[in-house]
Amino acid sequence: MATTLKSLSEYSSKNILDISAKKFAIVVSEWNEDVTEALYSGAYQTLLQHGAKKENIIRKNVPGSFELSLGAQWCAQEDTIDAVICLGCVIQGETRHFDFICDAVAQGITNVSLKFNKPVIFGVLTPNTQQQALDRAGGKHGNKGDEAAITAIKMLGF
Ligand code: DLZ
Repeated sequence: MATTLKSLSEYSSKNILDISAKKFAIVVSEWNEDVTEALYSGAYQTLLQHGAKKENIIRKNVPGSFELSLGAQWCAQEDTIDAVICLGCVIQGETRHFDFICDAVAQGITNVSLKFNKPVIFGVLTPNTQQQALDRAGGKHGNKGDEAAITAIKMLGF
């Protein structure tokens, strides 16, 4: 079915789940940190704008996107955490490293979500260039960190 949905950044806070008592973990990859810090800022601010409390948002860093899955698992296994948001940026290089990391983190995050039966959001950019990444981390294509946070909220309201 065709859809006009291109972005979740404009999601309205009206008529959505009350998340004031929900607890979020945001797992942030340190690789390409200029991009991932912008993604984090977007996700964090979006959660606050939609009613989350500062004390209910915890942040954990991991060295690279490959480690997001395990970081997410350590967070998701905590009963008090309602949703986990994973943020990373893997930039296409000249070797197949890109493919291995992207495949592993996509599968790993999916596995954690299904294993712990809670939203674990894939907020990982996979651009060809750093400029494409910056365009999606607060640039001309919005902020995919915002969208990852919105996705978590929507899934909690499923
Ligand atoms: C090694 C590596 C490379 C080449 N590129 C990226 C990248 O673009 N983005 C990213 O998040 N991480 C990268 N890494 C690091 C891996 O994710 C991982 O941290 C290492 O392979 C160690 O497991």
